[in-house]
Amino acid sequence: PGDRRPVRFTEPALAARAARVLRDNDTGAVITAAPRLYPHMWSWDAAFISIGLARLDVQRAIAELDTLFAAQWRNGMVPHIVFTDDDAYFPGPDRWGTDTAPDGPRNVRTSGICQPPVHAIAVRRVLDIARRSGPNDRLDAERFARRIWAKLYAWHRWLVEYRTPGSSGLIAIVHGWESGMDNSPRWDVPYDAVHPGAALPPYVRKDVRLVGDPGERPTDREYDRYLWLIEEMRRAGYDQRKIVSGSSFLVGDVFITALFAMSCDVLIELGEEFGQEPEQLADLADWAAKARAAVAGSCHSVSGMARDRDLRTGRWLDTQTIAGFSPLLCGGAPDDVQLRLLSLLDSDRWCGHPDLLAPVPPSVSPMRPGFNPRQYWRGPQWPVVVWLFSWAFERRGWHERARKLRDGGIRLTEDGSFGEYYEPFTGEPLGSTDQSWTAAVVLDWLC
Ligand code: 9WN
Repeated sequence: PGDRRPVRFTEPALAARAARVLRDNDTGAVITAAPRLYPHMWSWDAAFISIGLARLDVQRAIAELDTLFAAQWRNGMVPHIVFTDDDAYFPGPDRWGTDTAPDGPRNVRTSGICQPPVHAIAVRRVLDIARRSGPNDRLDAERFARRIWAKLYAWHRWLVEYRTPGSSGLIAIVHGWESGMDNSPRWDVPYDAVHPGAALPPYVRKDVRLVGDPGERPTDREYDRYLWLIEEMRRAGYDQRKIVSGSSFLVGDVFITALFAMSCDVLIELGEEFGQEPEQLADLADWAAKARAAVAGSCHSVSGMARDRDLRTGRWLDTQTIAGFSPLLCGGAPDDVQLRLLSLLDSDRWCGHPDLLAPVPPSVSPMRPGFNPRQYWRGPQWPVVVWLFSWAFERRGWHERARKLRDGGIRLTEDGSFGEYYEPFTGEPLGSTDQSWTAAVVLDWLC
C-alpha cells in the first residue's frame, strides 16, 4: 500500500522529536506517561521511559527508576501508579484510598495494584547503554544496578509469594489494569463475572474528555467494573491475601508470566555479575523455570497459542490476542509449538495481513470477530509491545526477526506524533499523542 500519512520524518529528525517529548513531559521530578491524559508515573511506562532516557542522559534514567522504586510497598509490590499532585486523572489517590494501607509507602501516594514486571529488563538496558557511553556513565549505572538489585528481587518475590495461587503456575492479576492491556478481549469473560454493587460510589471519568473520540477508550460499562474492583480492594484494606482470595476478578496472565520469566533471567545475570547471594540466584532460576513451564503448559493443543486462565472458574480463556505469542518471548515451549506460532505470527492473520501500514503485530488479529482497529487494546498496534517482541527476539538470537520488528516499529511511528497506539491500516495515532513510552522505544530503536 502507498503512504496513507502525509508526514514522514527522517530518522535523525524523528530521534530529535522523541527526545523533545521526553524533555517536555519531564515535571522535574518524574516523566509523566503522557502530557494530559496521564499526568503521573506509571510502573511499566517508567521502565520503558528509562530505556529511552538512557540514550539522552544516564543520570536521568537512573533517577526515574529510583523514583519508582522509592514508592515500592513494604511487602515488595511496585505500584502501578506513583501520583504527582496533578488531579487531571481519574481515579486519583483519594479514590484508591491507599494512604492507610499497612504495606503502603510513606511520603508518596500510589495506586494499590501492580503492572507487568519489566523493570529488570530496563535496568539491564540502561546498564548496557551506559557502558557504551563513557566511564562515568558506566560507573554510575553499575552502582545503580548493584543498589537496585535487592529491590527487584523483593518485587519478584512478592509476585511469587502473593500472586501464584492455584496450580497453573501463572502469575495472577486482580484487575485488568495490572496486565497493562486494560480492556483486551482477554478479560471479557472474567469481567462478565464482576458485578458492580449498588455501593459503588459515583464518579466522573476524565479520560474520555481528553481523547478526540471516546470510542478509542474503554466503555463506561468497563469502567464500572474497573472501579468496582478498586472498591473491593479498599474494603479488603489492601491486604493481598484477602484480595487474592476474595476479589471477583482473579486471572492467570500468561503475558506477565512470560515477562516475569525473562526478567528473572536478566536478574540472575545481573546478580552473578554483582555478586549477589547464591540462594537468591537459585530462587530466581526456580521461579523462571516454573514461569516458563506455566507458559508452555497454557498452549492450546491445536493453535499453539498461549492462554490466560480464569482462576475463579478454573477455565482456560481462548481469546486469541497478541498475548497468545508469549512463548515466543520467553521460550520453553516445544519446538513444534514454537514453529506453529512463528508461522502464525508471519501469516495474514497477524503481521502479514496485506492491509497493515506497518508489519508489526496488532493487539488483536484483524481477522478475529470483534477486532476493532480504533479501540485501545482491542485491535490497534502498540509500539511498546513491538519493542518487547523485538528485544526478546534479539535476545533469543533471532536477529533478522528483531530487525524487521524494529523497522516496522519505525514505520509505524515515523509520523512523529508518538501516539499511544495506532490504527493498523491507516497509521492514525490514537489515544494520547506525545506518549512518553512511545518516544522512549523509538529513541532506543534509533540510537
Ligand atoms: C490505567 C499509562 C497506562 C499504561 C497502560 C494503558 C493505560 C491506564 C488508563 O495507560 O492504562 O492504568 O487509564 O487507561 O493501558 O498499559 O501503562 O500509559
